[in-house]
Amino acid sequence: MGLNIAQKIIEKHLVSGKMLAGEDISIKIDQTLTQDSTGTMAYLQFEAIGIPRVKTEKSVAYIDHNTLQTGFENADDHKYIQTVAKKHGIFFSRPGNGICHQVHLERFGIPGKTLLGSDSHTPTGGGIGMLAIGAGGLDVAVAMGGGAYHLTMPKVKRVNLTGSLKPWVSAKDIILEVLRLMSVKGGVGYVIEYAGEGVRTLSVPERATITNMGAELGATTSVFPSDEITKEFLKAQKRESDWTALFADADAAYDEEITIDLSGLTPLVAKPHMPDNVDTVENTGKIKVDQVFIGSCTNSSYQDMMTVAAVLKGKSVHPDVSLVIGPGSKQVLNMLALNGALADMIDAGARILESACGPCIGMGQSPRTDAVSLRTNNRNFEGRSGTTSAQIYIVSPETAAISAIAGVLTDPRTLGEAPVIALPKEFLINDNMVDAPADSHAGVEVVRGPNIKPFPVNVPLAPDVSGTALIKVGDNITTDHIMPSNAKLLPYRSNIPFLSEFCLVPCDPQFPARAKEHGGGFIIGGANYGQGSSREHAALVPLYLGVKAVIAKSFARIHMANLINSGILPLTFTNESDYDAIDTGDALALDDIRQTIENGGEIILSNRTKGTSLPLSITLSARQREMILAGGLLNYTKLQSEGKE
Ligand code: MIC
Ligand code: SF4
Repeated sequence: MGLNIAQKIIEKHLVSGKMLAGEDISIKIDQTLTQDSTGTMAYLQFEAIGIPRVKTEKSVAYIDHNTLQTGFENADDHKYIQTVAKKHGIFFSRPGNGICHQVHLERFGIPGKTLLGSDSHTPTGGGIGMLAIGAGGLDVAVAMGGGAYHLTMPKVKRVNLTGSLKPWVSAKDIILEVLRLMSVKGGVGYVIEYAGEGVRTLSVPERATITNMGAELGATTSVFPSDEITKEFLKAQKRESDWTALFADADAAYDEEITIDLSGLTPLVAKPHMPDNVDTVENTGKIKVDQVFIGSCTNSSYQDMMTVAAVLKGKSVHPDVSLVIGPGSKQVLNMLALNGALADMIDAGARILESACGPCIGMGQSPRTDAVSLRTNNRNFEGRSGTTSAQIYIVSPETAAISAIAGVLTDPRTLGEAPVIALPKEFLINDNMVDAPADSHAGVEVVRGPNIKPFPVNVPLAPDVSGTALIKVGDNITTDHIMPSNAKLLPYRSNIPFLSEFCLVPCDPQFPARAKEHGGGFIIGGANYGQGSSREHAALVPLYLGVKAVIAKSFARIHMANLINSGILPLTFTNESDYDAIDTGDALALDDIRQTIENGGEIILSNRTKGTSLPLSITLSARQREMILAGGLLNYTKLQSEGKE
């Protein structure tokens, strides 16, 4: 039996375990990336591990999230990351050079290699044929130190693309269709592998839009083949020597398969407040629009921006609309500036932002109260824009640009002939905003600002665990709920005590105070708890507040790993209906939990308030069990290294 692409890359990188879906495996990581909002923590953890130089083929630290300097905090974090990178062998992409995923695709991604990134949209690299996985900062720190990355061997779902897109329909509409078909939980445990004749009709940036937003499916990652189109892209980036061909074997097996006829797709929209709440633009109707944001790691490539410029050329943005555009990288912005497309955007009335995440993560441009905002980014979770009452619709760059002119949500097919933008034969190459590391770590001073506070480390699991049910939340709670991010909070990513005041506040403003009053306790969650961002702050902050366990119907992959890395028990209801048997404020106990985790056996939760007992489950690999017993990955790593001495 032949292998699919995911299996081929995993086989080449396998360190331990068997390539059978559901088994615990570990793989060698060739490249890592961090961004600043998760990076500060990742490098503090890397320093705590104590390895002088990274052992990867290439590690890059990007500054793209916290680029608003409203105080000293962000600038201090940037200096810390710049100096720690220089010391330990990491390339440093300076603020202004662009969004990590866009720049990595352009300048560093290599087909067939593994990439681990402390950002959930790391799968963007799948567009160039990498196995690119998002993870918590601590996992990335371990990988930088040469440690393997542990994961559950995924199943592989083949998405067979047939036909080709009609004018005005674009890659964003393809991934919105996949989300419509599969939902935000549908990818959990899977790699999504794209195949079929339709693949050949898509450029690398278009493929990257699709793999990027595969994160919203909950998938481990998404991947495209590496073919002649990949080669052309790398050639245009003057990196042809990085190309290798990568295809699934003709007789490769897949766990599941779906087919999408590209020629049958029409412009789509994800309505508030979930990326899988998908409908056609046509059905959704001509909603009045207040703001349009075109950018983010999903849709900020040269091709996207040129398409937008062509739509805007010679027109004016509707007077009731604020149009903001953030080109994805310095390369893109510079090329637009040189060829006049930037002038077309400015002339039409667009507000140009620096190449960074910006509005996507609520770093500025929060819409007005109750506003309708059309955005080309990947997440429309409630409040993520910085305005809780805003209604965020996710659309393609084409739909966004045309709607900005019309002032209402508009199907781009009504505009006449669509612009056809080919990829340039040569991109503008100038890596002068990427700093190479020092040759040796000796003598490089790491600069730490006063905002950098120590991070919490757990203690070994106690024999019995008890506490109060501090909060009970519903399904699909995101890490944006657990640890919100916006212009006010992002500067404090290296200050866990400060962030703890905002934990789960979108669900219940009293949560932090209640957690403190009770000295910690339990969180009760619904299905897919912790979807979205990879931020491990969504585990570190509850840890700081004394949370011992999260009991949910099910968990999202990265968040569950982050909970285990922090030594917090991720427990699931054996019978989902038992979710109804716990209320906020109930006194809960897990007697003999340490022994049960050590030896196996049924976990029983006593609800002392109600006088009931509920069976719970936990899915842990052997290594994760040791981590939970030790009180998290750092303690576990220390125990391991003591054992070796
Ligand atoms: C996001 O899109 O939510 C972020 C901000 O990029 C996060 C990382 C973070 O919270 O810092 C992600 O996707 O992992
Ligand atoms: Fe940045 Fe938004 Fe992409 Fe996250 S999703 S990396 S915040 S642009």
